[in-house]
Amino acid sequence: MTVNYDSKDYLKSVDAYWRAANYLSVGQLFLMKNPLLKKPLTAEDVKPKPIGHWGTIAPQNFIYAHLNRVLKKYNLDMFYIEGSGHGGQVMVSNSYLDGSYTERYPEITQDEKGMAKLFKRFSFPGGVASHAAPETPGSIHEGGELGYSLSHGVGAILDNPDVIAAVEIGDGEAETGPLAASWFSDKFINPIKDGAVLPILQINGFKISNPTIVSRMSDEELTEYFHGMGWDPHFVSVFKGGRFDGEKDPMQVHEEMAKTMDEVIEEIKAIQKHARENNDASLPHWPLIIFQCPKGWTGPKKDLDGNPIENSFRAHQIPIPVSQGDMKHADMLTDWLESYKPEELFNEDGSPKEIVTENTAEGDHRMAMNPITNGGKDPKRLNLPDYRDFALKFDKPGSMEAQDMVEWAKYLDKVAKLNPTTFRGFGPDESKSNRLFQL
Ligand SMILES: Cc1ncc(C[n+]2csc(CCOP(=O)(O)OP(=O)(O)O)c2C)c(N)n1
Repeated sequence: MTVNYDSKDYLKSVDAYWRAANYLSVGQLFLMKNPLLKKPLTAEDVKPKPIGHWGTIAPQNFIYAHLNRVLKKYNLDMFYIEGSGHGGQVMVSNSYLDGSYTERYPEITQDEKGMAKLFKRFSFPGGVASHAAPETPGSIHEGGELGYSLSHGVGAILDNPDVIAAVEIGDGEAETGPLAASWFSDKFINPIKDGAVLPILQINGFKISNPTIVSRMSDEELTEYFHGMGWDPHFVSVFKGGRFDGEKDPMQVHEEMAKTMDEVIEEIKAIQKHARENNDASLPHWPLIIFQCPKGWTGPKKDLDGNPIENSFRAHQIPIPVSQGDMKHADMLTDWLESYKPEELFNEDGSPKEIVTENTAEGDHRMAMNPITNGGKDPKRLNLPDYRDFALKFDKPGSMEAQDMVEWAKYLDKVAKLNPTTFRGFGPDESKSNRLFQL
């Protein structure tokens, strides 16, 4: 059966998938039992001390849902990197929905029992990390120390001409030195023999509690800034009027994101086609998505004192205090979880409904199972010369003059010759001034 990925019906499946990922992500923060809320929440159902992040989650799940759509529509070889903050539930929830999490961890079944275990183990003693930890399917980037998402994405696509790294970057993360500098990594991408990165800058306005610099820049300033660094920015906004003012209906944002995702993928393909057919390695302007959204999108709007949570710094970590010892906000948590309409997303036994799984891929095509994220595509050992052949031969100390770097360079020169396509050197400094060249 051919699927029309451009139809409104398909976007309903993208929306259902997104709501399911959000439901699972909130469940992982708070719950240990009763994952489908079949009975009213009691203190026994919730964690003694929920620890984790919320502010970044729903926008990232939205991005992931739309990447799944274009992955299927254009049959892409793509994987995901989550840069911003510490939203570990993103990788867990999305790999759980496409079945890869259960393949890796068979005890975490796609049913009510498995869902309860999935919720309990998140950020819990003896459980899994609150970051995109190495054991999470699809993860090559942990994200706890902000700043390296784009460099990791670029590193992974070098010499992999068919691969796209979709890299989500936080506006807080964008203020770190490493990330700010890594916008220039596009200068190292050869459109003929390397793959592509698709950066998606999530501007939710805040780092932990301070406003971010890029959220203070106008769209025109952002366009000029990124264009100067070799990118072609495409904007998608959740906001109706001015920036950070009034939210659009999510179905409208789905339409806008789907259209933008199509445009950027077609742009990447056109850049590569031109470069490869004309043997033209000149530097293009690669597409970049700028996604403007409220921090804590889809979460609780206000706390019990009327202070805003969504679209404020209060959304960053645990936005409402619900724990075994404090159930005052339990109704707010129930309303929040029920706002995703879990009955439309999960069957009675807890397995995801077809409307949700329609937006997942199969086998190694799934972003979480892309071999590049799980040990590499066709990994090969480096062919290394015997270091003993490079040893300096002398009888007594001081009888010979030599420099360590110069000698090591001879070894590296041999390694490069033996591994012309699988060995690359990267350095923050110049290689020649550090004596890394063959004399
Ligand atoms: C290098 C580094 N500096 C500071 C922090 C502390 N920190 C954790 S989350 C965060 C804010 C991240 O903001 P952003 O990237 O925009 O993520 P989001 O708002 O989506 O959570 C900061 C500063 C960190 N993890 N790493």
